Amino acid sequence: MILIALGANLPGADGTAPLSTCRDAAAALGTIPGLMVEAVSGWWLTEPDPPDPRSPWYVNGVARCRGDIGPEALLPALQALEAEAGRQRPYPNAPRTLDLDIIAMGNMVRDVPDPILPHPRAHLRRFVLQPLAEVAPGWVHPVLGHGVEALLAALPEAAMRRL
Ligand code: PH2
Ligand code: MG
Ligand code: MG
Repeated sequence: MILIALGANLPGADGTAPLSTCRDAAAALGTIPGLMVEAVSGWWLTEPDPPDPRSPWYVNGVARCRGDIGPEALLPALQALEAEAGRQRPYPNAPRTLDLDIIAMGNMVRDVPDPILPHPRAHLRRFVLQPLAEVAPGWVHPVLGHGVEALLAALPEAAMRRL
C-alpha cells in the first residue's frame, strides 16, 4: 500500500481553486507509470498546522495507491506534478498551489532523504491522519506500531471540516 497526502492552499496561476487542483492531482497520480490509485479520501478544509496567519487554510486529502514503483522514482514523479501545478518554494512551509507527500510505501523504513519513509511528521498531523483513516482504516504506522485510529486519538483537536 502506497499512501500519498495531497494539500493545496493557493489558487493556481490560472485561478484554479485548491480543491480543483487537488482533485486533478489525485486523478493525475494514476498517470504515473507503475502507480495505480485505489481510493481517494474526502477533501478536508484544514487550519494551517502550525497556525500561521500568513497562510490560507488548506485543502487536504489522502490517496491510497498500489504499484510497482520505488521511492526514488515516485518522488520525482510527484515533484513534476507539483511543478505542473505552479509550485514555488519561497520559504519552508510556504503556502503552495500543490503539495504531494509520500506518507508510506508498505512497511518500508527509509532514513535517508529523500524521501524519508514513513513521512517523519505524518503521525503528528491530523490533516494527514484523518483523511488517511478514511482510505486505510486500521493502517499501522510501520515504525511506531500504532494504528491510525490510536494515533488520531493521541492528537489534540485541530480545526478542520470535511468539504
Ligand atoms: N502542510 C505543511 C505545513 N502545514 N497545515 C495543513 N493544515 N495542511 C497542510 O497540508 C500543511 C500544513 C507542510 O507541508
Ligand atoms: Mg507537506
Ligand atoms: Mg511536500
